[in-house]
Amino acid sequence: MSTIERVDVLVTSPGRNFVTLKVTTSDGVTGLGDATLNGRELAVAAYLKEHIVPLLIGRDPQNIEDTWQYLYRGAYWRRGPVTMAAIAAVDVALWDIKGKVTGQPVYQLLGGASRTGALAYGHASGSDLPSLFTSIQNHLDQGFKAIRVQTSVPGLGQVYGVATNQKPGERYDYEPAKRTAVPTEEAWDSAAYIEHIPTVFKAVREEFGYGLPLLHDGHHRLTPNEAATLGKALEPYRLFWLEDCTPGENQESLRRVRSQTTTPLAIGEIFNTVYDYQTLITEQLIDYVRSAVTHTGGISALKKIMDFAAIYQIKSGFHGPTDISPVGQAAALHLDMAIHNFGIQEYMKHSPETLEVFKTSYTFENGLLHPGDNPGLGVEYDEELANSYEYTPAYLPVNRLQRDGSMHDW
Ligand code: CS2
Ligand code: MG
Repeated sequence: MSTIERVDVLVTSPGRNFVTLKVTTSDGVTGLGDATLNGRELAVAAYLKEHIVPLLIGRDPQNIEDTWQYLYRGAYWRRGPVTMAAIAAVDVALWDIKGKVTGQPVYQLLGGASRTGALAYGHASGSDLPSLFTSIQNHLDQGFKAIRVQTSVPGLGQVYGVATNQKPGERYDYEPAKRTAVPTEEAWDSAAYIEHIPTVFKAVREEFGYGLPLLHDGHHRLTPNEAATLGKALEPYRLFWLEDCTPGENQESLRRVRSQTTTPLAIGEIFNTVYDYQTLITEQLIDYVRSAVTHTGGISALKKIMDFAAIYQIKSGFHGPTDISPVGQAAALHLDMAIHNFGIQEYMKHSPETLEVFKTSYTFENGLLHPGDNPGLGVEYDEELANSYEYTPAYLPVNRLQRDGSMHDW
């Protein structure tokens, strides 16, 4: 019987920090898992190195479910972003190994293909309407069939989601984590934002029509009542979804938003277990599950969440920013291919230097992503090159109210 013989926790920083788990079996088969938690990478690396790796040596790599339960229930201290990212990395690495041993791409092991590809959405942004329109056209030219729209807000400085470089033809840089000793600070004003956003979507619809699926990310910044106000004001512009309209940890607060607007709602990128969704799903307070495989306990756990969500006609909209590594992105794509209740997949293209470290086999054609048919996940990791990129502390910004400096949600 093959056993888990070696487990490496690999930290690299090709432009941004990534944590990757590499599991090697006694037969020499390796599997990769993503353990990247933006701004808290070393916490997950330490959790893996100190408390998970010693427990994996000698285990049967075939037993994915038992290993998941062993790491979840055996820790005693359950849930949380660090714990669930660590468990996710192990889960994904074992699925990668199972695919390689069976000669199957992971999606075939999850039930096979339910679609020809996963509809992707890209991130367009602009500090004003002309630059926003250029960014939208840039993403249409790249083949995107669905686009997220974020803009600056008059009277405020840098806000979430607006690319720092606006040169057409260049890759837009949306990396929010800054390599600074302490987080950078942004200023916010919800009233100015609520006033501005409907005017942006009115202009975008007038310019690009109603056939283009448009998404928007509120990034946790509104109260439930403010979120209801914005959702209602956006109804004429028929968004594909309004994301993170209000902090989702108080799941019941979405009852207020849901009762006031038909704008579709997406929540969950900062959630890490099914319990974070329980009320949102059973009361159909959301339309899309936003989790990433990397932050939610892996392929095994997120598939269970999606099977639960399917009962309530809720679809997937998995998180796919550049702080999910190509390993995590590939894992999401295999799940996207197999589940019935797929909705859409976020796709922020990684930098060329990242894609030199992580050799991927997923493709993006005609607006659809496909994980490829290589055995396992279809991602290889260049350790020598990865080791040449030293970890550098980087933090996500914090957000304060412009009027009085109170801490707010970023
Ligand atoms: C964003 C994320 O893609 C999104 O929807 O909310 O990019 C988020 O800002 C980053 O993952 C934070 O690291
Ligand atoms: Mg988001």
